[in-house]
Amino acid sequence: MVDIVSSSQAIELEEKYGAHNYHPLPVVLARGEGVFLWDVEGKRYFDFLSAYSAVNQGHCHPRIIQALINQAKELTLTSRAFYNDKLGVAEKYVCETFGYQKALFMNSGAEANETAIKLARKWGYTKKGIPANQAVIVAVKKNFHGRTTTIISASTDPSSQNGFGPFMPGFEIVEYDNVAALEKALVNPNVCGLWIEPIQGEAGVYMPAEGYLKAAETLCRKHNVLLMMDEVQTGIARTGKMLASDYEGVRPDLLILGKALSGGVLPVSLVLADDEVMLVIKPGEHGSTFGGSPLASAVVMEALQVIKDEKLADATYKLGIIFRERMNNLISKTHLIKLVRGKGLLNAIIVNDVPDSDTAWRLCEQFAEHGLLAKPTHGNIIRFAPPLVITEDQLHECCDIIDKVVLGFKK
Ligand code: IF1
Repeated sequence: MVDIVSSSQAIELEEKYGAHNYHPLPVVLARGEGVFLWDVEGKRYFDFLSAYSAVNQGHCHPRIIQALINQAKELTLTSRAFYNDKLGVAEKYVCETFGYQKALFMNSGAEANETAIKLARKWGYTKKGIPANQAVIVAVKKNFHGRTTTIISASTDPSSQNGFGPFMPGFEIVEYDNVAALEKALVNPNVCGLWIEPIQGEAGVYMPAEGYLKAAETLCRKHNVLLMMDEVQTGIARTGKMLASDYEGVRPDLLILGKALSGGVLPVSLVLADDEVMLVIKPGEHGSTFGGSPLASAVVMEALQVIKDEKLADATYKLGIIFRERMNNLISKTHLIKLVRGKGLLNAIIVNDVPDSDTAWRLCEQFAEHGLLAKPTHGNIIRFAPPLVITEDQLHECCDIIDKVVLGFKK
């Protein structure tokens, strides 16, 4: 096995042997702890991406790692052909945590969204009386729910979709953050689900107007449509509440979680629903080899307990206000940044340049040189999402780095 002794060596290996499905910043990470990452050469960085909000609890949280190790020594995987002594306990734990009757564990966020699609469709046929194969799921423009061919069938992002057809039928796309568009679309009796994110992460942390989520829930109830809420990125305290839906007191019919559900130590995702929806899928109609493994079950319970014990949602709420105050203070001193937006510690700055400029990318290269890791989403938007365990002093230290780079930036 090759020993990595330099960042360039690691990059060469990936270039030669790996698919080129990403364009990473030229940083090779070797160790993570809390808010910090270290590269192969030992340089330390603040992590301001958190593996796209999968390490909300911080890198290698000791309690989560210990839960992983303890369970890994006992039993990692049985498949669902048999019961195991951890899954039921974890199902009860997440149902009580989020207030639902049933849980279905999968692995990736995409798989949880696929599961929600199957549940909504089957519920549409068996409970709403939609004619066979006529079910429609309403999705919104600039959505991101994963990379499978069914999910990208509802995408409006050419880079997610081009070249991967033919596409799955049964999706209608409407404007996000437009209640009238919802009213019009949900009237169709063949609609079984409305599929949205409470904040659009990949679209650049786009927040809908206050009241949109509540209006969506109300219209779903009115038209007997399931509200399918993708909180894979916004959930698990990232926005300053356990769920972004909590800001408007919205209770999705299908709650879709992933990423930080495991604190980033292994892929675990989850769909929560009540019996009327969840029980439409019968034995043998859905599943996955690793879904609901004893290892995942043990890790999920510890990862969520850490969120609760460390009161990370409240801390995130307060730190988010401080962060946006610092960014608005910076914006008052420069024309390079147009605005900052976000909730809790899911924020983004919009760089004041043409969308296809490389300014955001070059800013991120300089952030990295100054010890802070962030990456642009689309074009001129830079997402800032540190682990929720960051302290107020560390947050100010990171804002000082952002100030220094932005104010010293040469176009
Ligand atoms: C990539 C970002 C993208 C998600 C929401 C489901 C999934 C994701 C709201 C799928 C995954 C990741 C995937 C990764 C980059 C990142 C991402 F928004 F977080 F930045 F792509 F939009 N729902 N988001 O955000 O979960 O199957 O990945 O476990 O694909 O490039 P997954």
